[in-house]
Amino acid sequence: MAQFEEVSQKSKLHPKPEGLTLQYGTAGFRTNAKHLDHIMFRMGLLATLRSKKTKSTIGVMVTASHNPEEDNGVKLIDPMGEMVTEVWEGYATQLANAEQDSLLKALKDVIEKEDISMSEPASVYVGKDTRPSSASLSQAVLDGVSSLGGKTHDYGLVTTPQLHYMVCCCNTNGCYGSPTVEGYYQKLSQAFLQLTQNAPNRTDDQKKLLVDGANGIGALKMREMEPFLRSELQVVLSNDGSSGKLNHLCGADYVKVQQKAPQGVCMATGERCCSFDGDADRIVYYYTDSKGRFHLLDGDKIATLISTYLKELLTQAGLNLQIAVVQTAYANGSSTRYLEDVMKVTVCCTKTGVKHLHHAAQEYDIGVYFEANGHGTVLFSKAAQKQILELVKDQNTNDERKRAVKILENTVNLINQTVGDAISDMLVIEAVLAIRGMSVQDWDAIYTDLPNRQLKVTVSDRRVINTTDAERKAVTPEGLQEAIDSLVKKYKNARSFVRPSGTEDVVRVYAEADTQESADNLAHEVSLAVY
Ligand code: 16G
Ligand code: ZN
Repeated sequence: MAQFEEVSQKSKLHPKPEGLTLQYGTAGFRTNAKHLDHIMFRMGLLATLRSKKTKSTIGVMVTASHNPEEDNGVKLIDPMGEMVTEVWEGYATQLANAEQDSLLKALKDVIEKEDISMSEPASVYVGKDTRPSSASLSQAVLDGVSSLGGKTHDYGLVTTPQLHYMVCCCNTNGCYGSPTVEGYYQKLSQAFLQLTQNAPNRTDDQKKLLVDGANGIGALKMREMEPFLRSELQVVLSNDGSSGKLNHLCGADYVKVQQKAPQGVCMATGERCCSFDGDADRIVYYYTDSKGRFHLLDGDKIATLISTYLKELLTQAGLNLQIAVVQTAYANGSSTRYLEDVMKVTVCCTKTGVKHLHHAAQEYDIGVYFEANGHGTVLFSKAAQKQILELVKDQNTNDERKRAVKILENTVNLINQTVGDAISDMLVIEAVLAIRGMSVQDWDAIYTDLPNRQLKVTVSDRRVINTTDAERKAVTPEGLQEAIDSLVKKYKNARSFVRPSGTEDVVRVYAEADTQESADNLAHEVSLAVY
C-alpha cells in the first residue's frame, strides 16, 4: 500500500536489533539509550495513530527522568495531558517488539483493532530532556510521525510536565493556557505573584530558596522562569548542568533514596532547599538542623501541607467540596494517621505508579495525590472549579470569603493538573508557606515521620509475588504474608510490605517502625522471608 511506503522506507533507517524485546512499563520505555532508536521511530508512528483515533494532539516526551545519563526513554501523552491508556500501552509494546519485516503488519493490526480512519489528520507534540542522546532520539520520533503524514511541533528542550501542559492547552483550545513555554511561565508566575500579595513584608531570607536542578532540564527552565517571578522567589540554583552530570549524586531521587543532601548544594543550617529530578516532574524539600541532622520533606509532607491549606481555604470560603488525599503503600504511616485522625481528610491508597493515583484523584471534588518520592499534583473537578469561579464573581460574599476564594482561584491556576510538576509544585509550596507564615521547620513539625527502610531483593523470578489491597498484602507465594505478619508483630507501630518492582528486576521491601533500628531489622527480616 502506497500509504505505508514511506514508513517502510524510513523504518530501515531506524532498524530494530533482532531479538531485542522491551516493554512499555509504568514509566514508558526506559533503558540504555543505544537500544532506543527504533523504539522512538515506532512511538512516532503510534502517537500518530493515537492522534488520528482521538482526533486530538498527542505528546511524545523523550526522557529517562531520574535514570543515569546513559539511559533514555519515551512516554506518550494523551489528549488531556494524562498518561496513555493501558490498551495503548499494550500496542506500544507490540509495535516496539515487532521484528523489522513484520512492523507494517503490527501497525495495521492496531489500525484494524482500533478502527482508525487513516484519512484523519494527525498532530504530535514532541519534547526532550537534556541527555546527550535525546537530540537524535527525538529526531527519530519526528521521523516516525512524518512518515505517516502526521504534523509535528518540536518543542525541543522542555520538562515533562511542560509538554503535558502544552498538549492539554492545545486540546482545550487555549482554555488551560497558551501552548508555549512563555505561556506556561506567564500562567504560573501570574498566579504565584497574586498569591504572594497575601503575604506582604516577607524578608529576603524568607523569599530565598536553594534549588538543586539535578543537572537537568529543570535547572534550565528555572533560569528561564526566574525573571517572571520578579524576585518574589529568590532562587539560588545549584547543579544547573554547567559542569556536573545529570542526576549524578544529586536530584530528587538521590536525596529521597539516600536521605541526604545532594552534592553541589551549599546549604547553611536551617535553610530551605529542594531538589528536582532529571525531567522536573518530582520534587522533595529538605534542610539540616542545628545538630547537623538532615530533614527530608517528601511527597507525604507535601500532600499534607497542601491539603491542610486547601481545607482551611474551603472552610473560609464556605465551599462544601470534598477533598481527598491519594497515597500509595509507601506513604509514611504518620502522614496517613495525621490526615485521617487530625485533619479528618479522606485518604485513599492505590498501587504505585502515577496513573493509578491520578485516576483515583479524579473521583473527588479535590484530589491531592503524591507519591512519597515527590511526584504529585492536585486535581480539581470541573464542578469544583465552576463553584470557585462563581464565588469569585459573586458580589455578595464578605471580605474573608472573598479573600479565601480568590486564593483558591489562584492556587488552581498555579497547579499543573495534567501531571506532577516540580516547578509548579515548588511555587505552590512556596506560596502556601508564605501565606501561612510558616518556615520549613514549622512545616516539618506538622507530624513526625516514622523511621523507615527500603530494601531491594534480587530473586530468580519476581513475578511469583502477587499482591492485593493496593500492594499492601502478598497473596502469593503461599505463606509469605503470614510470615510478614508475624515479623511485624514483633515491633511497635510497625508495618511492612513487599512488591515486585515495575521498573527493575527486583522485589522491593518496605518497613517502618517506632525506631530506625527496628525499621532496619524488620526490613532485613522481611527480605529474608522473600527468598
Ligand atoms: C515509575 C513511576 C513512579 C513510580 C515508580 C515505581 C510514573 C510516571 N512513574 O517511575 O510513579 O513511583 O515507577 O518504581 O508512573 P518501582 O515499580 O520500580 O518501584
Ligand atoms: Zn521524573
